[in-house]
Amino acid sequence: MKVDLTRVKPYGDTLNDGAVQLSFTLPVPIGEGGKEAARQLAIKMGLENPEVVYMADLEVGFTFFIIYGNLVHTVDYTAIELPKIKTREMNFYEINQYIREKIGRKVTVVAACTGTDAHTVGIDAIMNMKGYAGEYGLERYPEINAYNLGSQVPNEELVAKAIELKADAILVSQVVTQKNVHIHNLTQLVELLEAEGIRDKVVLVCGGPRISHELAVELGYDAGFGPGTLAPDVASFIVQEIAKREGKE
Ligand code: B12
Repeated sequence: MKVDLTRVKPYGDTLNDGAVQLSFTLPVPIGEGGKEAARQLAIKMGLENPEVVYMADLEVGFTFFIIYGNLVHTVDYTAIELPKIKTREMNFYEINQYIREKIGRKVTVVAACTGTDAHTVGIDAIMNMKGYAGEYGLERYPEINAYNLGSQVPNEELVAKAIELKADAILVSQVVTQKNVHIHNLTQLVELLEAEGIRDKVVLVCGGPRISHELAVELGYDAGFGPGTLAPDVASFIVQEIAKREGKE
């Protein structure tokens, strides 16, 4: 079976049937009128033969819908170009050795989940001594001084700590993205670092379930990491970036 990568679309039973499942909530009461509104919206989104297979009353005039349908649109997969993190992947041992040999001093990393965001699990996965998914966190790396400030940390506090510790790298986690709060928080941090005159002196990295490298670069970060990131992915980037900046590659 030959897949045409210039015209890719979802499939369910047979290739290119466009089969998708879609769910959303409408601010209308449950009933035939709401069902028809959901169907018409699905057509406007590009679904052929949309079928409302489930609806649930969320009360106070809101209804949740699940729709099956066949998407008419395709994308050209071969034309997609995304900025990529260009670093050699190293493991725990290789990273510590790289720091000893190339950088010649301990690397200081300060991390936090900022703003009102209380989700600690993501940044802990990267930082915690115990590690995550079989990989030690940065606190375990003998050549890294790792400081995890926790969650709900104001950007001002993070910047002050980074200055106090003379941080080589700052790691920021943003999990909540409602009303684009992550964009505001991440942008404010860059502005504060620029105002303090230290933006270029630190390797600035952000991460979270809805963070991509592309978004991070757009916001003025050196790198962005999304779902499934492990500590060595980030550490590899940080140490190679430091070595590059210090001309020690
Ligand atoms: C656990 C959880 C909570 C716990 C958090 C406990 C804690 N100590 O962290 C509690 C119950 C407190 C909570 C509260 C809320 N939550 Co909550 N929560 C979750 C849940 C179920 C899991 C998140 C998690 O732990 N993931 C596991 C970690 C390992 O994954 P991760 O965060 O993606 O991290 C990885 C990568 O993204 C990356 N990464 C993350 N950060 C960083 C940083 C750097 C520097 C790097 C390199 C990498 C990196 O590496 C990590 C490891 O691979 C998610 C739903 C879900 N299934 O994801 C909702 C979810 C994140 N929560 C959500 C919401 C809305 C809330 C509340 C606002 C709910 C409410 N109305 O009160 C509050 C917010 C409180 C606040 N002020 O922030 C929404 C967010 C929606 C959005 N996009 O904005 C989600 C998606 C649920 C949903 N579907 O609605 N939540």
